[in-house]
Amino acid sequence: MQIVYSPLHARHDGGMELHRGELVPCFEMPVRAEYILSAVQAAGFPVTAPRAFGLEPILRVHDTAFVSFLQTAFDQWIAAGKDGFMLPSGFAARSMRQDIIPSGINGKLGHYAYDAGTPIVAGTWDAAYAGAQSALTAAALVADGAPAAYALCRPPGHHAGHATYGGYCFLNNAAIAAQSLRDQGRARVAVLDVDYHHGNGTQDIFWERSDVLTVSIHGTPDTEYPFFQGYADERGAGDGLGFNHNIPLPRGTEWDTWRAALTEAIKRVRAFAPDALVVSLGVDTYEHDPISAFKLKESHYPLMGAAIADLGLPTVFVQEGGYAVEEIGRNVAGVLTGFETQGAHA
Ligand code: OKP
Ligand code: ZN
Repeated sequence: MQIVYSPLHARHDGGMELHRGELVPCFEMPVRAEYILSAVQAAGFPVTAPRAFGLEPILRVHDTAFVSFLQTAFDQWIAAGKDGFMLPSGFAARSMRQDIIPSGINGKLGHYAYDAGTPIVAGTWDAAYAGAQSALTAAALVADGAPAAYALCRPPGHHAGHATYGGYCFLNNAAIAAQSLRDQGRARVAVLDVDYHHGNGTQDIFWERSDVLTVSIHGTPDTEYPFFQGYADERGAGDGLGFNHNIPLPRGTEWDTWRAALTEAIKRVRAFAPDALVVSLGVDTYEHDPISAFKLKESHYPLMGAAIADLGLPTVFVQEGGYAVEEIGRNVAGVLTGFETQGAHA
């Protein structure tokens, strides 16, 4: 399968994030993508640059004012005499006004953001936009008949909602890819999110839709980020009722339990009978991930890829999390290799 990669990801280098009450260097750093790129190249996967699809397919899943905010927020920060990285310090929480978007930059940040761990810098838009184009390119390759493609997106995307950002995510690359498959005639698309964290942005975007199934396996929000979403009773609404499935698991979950959850998730995907699959591929389920608490080992990632290949669906992989930087490349390459090996025998 082709690897879609743009070096523009490196323009997003967030600096510091507020993590458990302390300002610490960002876990989501540019070198992550470089480790992944070397590992997939070493594994023999061909690398290609993203094609240009423009803004329109991004606006199919994101709010227009939200997208202009992402494009212009840093200029407004500079105009306010600031520099470096932007973090919000006040939020539109329960009982406060959601219907007003403040004109001042600090209020704007607090309106669109839902955490203080997702800095915006001068190059954030360029990187997020390039990642979205990579996801769109991978979706186009699959729509044109490739059995699978992988978008090496950075920053990640699955926490970005229709008009919200957080969890290191700005544009929801997986949702953008899923929508573009819909727009290229695939009637039913499933999104399977195997990142350690709940894919709350993807859930938000497709919440009321029955044409895109969303299934996420993740650390329970009772103790894990994003804390306020990701429970099993969140099943969608309106037309989308029954088309969202969450499988929360406790801290310390090991492979056998995780694999059983994957079996359950795959059963849900099969029952939906989709025409294509998008995988939100986070490898922060790894035992040595610094911000996560599952116990998957390196040897489990090829098994994960093989299990996903068993679905026999045209598949777009989109990179999400994974913060044990030296190991993420191996683990990502493990999933893709396991997928191709299994696919070859299917
Ligand atoms: C992104 B992905 C809150 C920040 C807490 C956020 C973790 C985001 C993970 N101050 N950390 O799903 O890998
Ligand atoms: Zn994650």
